Amino acid sequence: MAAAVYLLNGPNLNLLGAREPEIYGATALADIEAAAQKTAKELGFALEFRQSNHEGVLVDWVQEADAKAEGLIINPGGYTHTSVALLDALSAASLPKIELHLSNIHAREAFRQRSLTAAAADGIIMGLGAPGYRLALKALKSLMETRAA
Ligand code: CA2
Repeated sequence: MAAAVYLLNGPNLNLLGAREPEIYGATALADIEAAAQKTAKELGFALEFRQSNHEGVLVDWVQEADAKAEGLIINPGGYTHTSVALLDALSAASLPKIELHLSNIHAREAFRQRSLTAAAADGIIMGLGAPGYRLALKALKSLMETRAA
């Protein structure tokens, strides 16, 4: 049976492709999801791909992922830099977790260079644009295999 995996996207990622392509690329989130679903199928994952602009909804989904899934990838968007609630939810979740960013947050404004949520991640992928989503799924597969061994 396919392993359930959640890929959560935080605030404003629904705007991808339409604005600021010089920072985040020209690929829309729907296209990123289509590519991610294709990769997930190849890897034997049943992928739950979601986006919300609301912190509490993301917290609920992290808890849901921990109850129902075998792995989690999250691009927390702007909440990366502010959300203790999301950090707490991720810390409480025992499943393998990867934090993902389109941009290299360390090469950006000072306020983006600190990730509150990263402390709860097993690994971080950043700065590789939309292809980073595919790489994150592959990395999650490897993480899940290592945990299972
Ligand atoms: O690089 C990333 O993936 C980020 O998580 C993206 C967030 C940003 O707040 C983080 O610092 C880094 C922003 C999400 C997308 O925001 C857009 C805003 C306007 C147009 C398109 C996207």
